[in-house]
Amino acid sequence: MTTTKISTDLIQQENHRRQDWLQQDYQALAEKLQRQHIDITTVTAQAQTLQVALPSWGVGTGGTRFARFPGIGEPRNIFEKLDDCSVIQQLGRMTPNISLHIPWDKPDDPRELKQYAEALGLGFDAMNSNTFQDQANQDLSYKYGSLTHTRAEVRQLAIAHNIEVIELGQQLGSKALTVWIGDGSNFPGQQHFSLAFGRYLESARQIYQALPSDWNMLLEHKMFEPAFYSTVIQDWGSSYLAAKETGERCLCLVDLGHHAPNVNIEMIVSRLAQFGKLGGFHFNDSKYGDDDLDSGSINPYQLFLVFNELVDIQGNMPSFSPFYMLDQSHNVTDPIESLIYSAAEVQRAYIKALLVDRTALSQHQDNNDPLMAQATLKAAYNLDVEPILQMARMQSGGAIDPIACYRASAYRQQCAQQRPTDKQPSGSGII
Ligand code: RM4
Ligand code: MN
Ligand code: MN
Repeated sequence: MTTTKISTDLIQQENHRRQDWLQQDYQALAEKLQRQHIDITTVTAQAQTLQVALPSWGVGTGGTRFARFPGIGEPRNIFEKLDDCSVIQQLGRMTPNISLHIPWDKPDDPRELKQYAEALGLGFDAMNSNTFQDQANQDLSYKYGSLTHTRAEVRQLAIAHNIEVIELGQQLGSKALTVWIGDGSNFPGQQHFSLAFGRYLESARQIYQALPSDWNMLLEHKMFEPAFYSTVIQDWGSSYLAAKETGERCLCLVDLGHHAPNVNIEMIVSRLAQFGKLGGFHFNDSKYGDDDLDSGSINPYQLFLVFNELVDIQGNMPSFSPFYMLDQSHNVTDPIESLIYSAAEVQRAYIKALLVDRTALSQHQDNNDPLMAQATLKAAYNLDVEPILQMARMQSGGAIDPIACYRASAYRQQCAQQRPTDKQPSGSGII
């Protein structure tokens, strides 16, 4: 029996109020799609298979380097974070797995954590290592790099940390390690580019040697920050080279926020997949840099175009199943609401991509008809697929309107009582 934080009666009541309208909307959309020979129940079933992992750190309020403004009833430890994640899953039904950041959410007893998660119906997705900041009581510093540091003993410390994260993940049932490092330089001349990259390759190889045979190692590139002049794994090209050098099960992870503005991310997706190196995604949205805004809040069309590629790839390679995670910082919203909403935005992009008429698209491409090619994509993108999302959620036991249901549950207000807020002004920083 799964422990539930939101009353199932409440979800039923809330759904009951909305069910008739949903049936009408769903029926109308079904008829519309039927004209294109698309069966809505098939699409709904496909939508139900999409899962995206929750970042353990995402359920706390985030901040910037200037300040963090905590919300009420914030989770104070990994167990409370899992409680919040279970609410997101219970209402949204797309997020049964959690991605842990170590040591931010390092459990004292992994077995206890696993059991706690299982009781809530949750499991664990990719593990994230952290060598972009020094840990408490750490003798050596990552100030000048971790896996690429000039000194071997610092690199060894970072390698050992990654191996420890793998071992922890094994106990939790995870199947992947995501490695993102902040290594790079702030001044021209500060770092020898090829030597630093060479050191990265050597360190990555050592971590890979400790990788269980059914695991993937995911390399995440990011253009800048915290290094502002050069970053060792700054782009998909460097990531691809590193993954290829490291080993077959070492793949590239694309974080949507980690590119220069206007970069054609969907084409990066296609390139990496074509050469068998696309392993995962961190979803978020951005206006300026790595803003970590909510998925689909700024550029939902880009999210759709990314899924358009993913559906195309999946069509040619049914076994293709990358690791999906939301990687967002919720600075001004209730993180639970943002994560429910964002997961649905990812699902919406996926559903729309499923509705693209691929036969017509490929004909327009062959006939060099750019207008009709883009119109074919737009025809799917412009459809209102909300009834499919709602039906998928309801049929999976979730809420037709998960935000309204969450608010009606007063979960956050209960948390505010059970988790008193620290009245100290909080420091800045990511969470
Ligand atoms: C980085 C990167 C990593 C995330 C950290 C917190 O920019 O996106 O995936 O773990 O932020
Ligand atoms: Mn990320
Ligand atoms: Mn990021």
